[in-house]
Amino acid sequence: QSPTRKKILEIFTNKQNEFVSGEELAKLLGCSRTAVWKHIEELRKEGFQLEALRKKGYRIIDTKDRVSENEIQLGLKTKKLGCTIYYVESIDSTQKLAHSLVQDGCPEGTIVVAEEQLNGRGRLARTWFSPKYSGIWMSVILRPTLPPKMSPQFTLIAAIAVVQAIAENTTLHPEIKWPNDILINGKKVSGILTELQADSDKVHAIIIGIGINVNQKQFPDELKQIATSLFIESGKETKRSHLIQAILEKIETYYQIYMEKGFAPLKLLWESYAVSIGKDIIAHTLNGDIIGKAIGITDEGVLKLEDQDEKVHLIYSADIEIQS
Ligand code: BTX
Repeated sequence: QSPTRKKILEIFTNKQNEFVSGEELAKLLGCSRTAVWKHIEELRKEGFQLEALRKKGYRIIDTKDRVSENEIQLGLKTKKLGCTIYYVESIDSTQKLAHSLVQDGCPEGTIVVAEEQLNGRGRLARTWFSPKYSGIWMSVILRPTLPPKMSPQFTLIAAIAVVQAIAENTTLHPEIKWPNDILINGKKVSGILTELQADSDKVHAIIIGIGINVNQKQFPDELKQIATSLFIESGKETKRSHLIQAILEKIETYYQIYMEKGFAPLKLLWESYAVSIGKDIIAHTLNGDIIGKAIGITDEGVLKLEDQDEKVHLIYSADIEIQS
């Protein structure tokens, strides 16, 4: 994105619904009126609806619900996250593109967003249903200097950000099911997949994949019982780009806290949104099932499960079934 273009969007954001004259725009941008007009035409082509009135100038009246680079950057208040955006209409998986961008040396804070994924992925090679124009299918690339064993905590940080962003943009109050599901009324509205590129002792990049069902009106039969969307739960459409902005802003804030103070200050916040804590659960792990009460998470974000002999098991990875 050119600096001029970014500046134009900033000017319109600051003016909110007011008109900005061509002359003023030219002055603020330090370019000719013809150049201003060309930028305006390009924004129009991308779907921005710009009203132009003689003597008054231009204003953005509305934007189509797309999650393009411009839509996300218009009004985004982050320092790093989302400064570089790869936006695609259709892709196999945003995670896959993010992995190749990491190998090409992309900067921290780069994000990949798609309108649709044809082969969206969940954990353990499961698929993630990602239909066009209705959800958020996004990968966020971070490059912390950390040992790889800390990476699961990023799932928890992202979950806090998603829950808060949904609560701010809707009337809903989602809950977190450890480790990576966000639920509303017991159904999955969002899933997070954290992957990494690392040596044995050092992370090169953490790629946080976030899927959110936003405006879907229905689900295929195989997902009906377990999945929901913000629209189904609230009866209202939510603007996806605003939700993305809120998520990026919150991840940035919590990421900074995490790098300065570790996970401990975020633990209480995470637990306050967690649905499984204090409940009897079955943890389906790769080494079999463990039954007990979820009593909390450690400062590292590992689930603590107390069995009936009061033995505490540390669960690093599992699917959780809540019994009561
Ligand atoms: P998970 O393994 O915890 O959940 C996957 C399971 O969730 C599936 O097996 C299916 O039962 C159910 N499921 C599939 N699609 C949906 C859906 N849209 N809503 C609710 N439930 C569903 C969760 O994995 C992690 C998902 C991360 C998705 C993001 S999207 C952006 C990024 N790119 C990518 O390919 N994956 C991530």
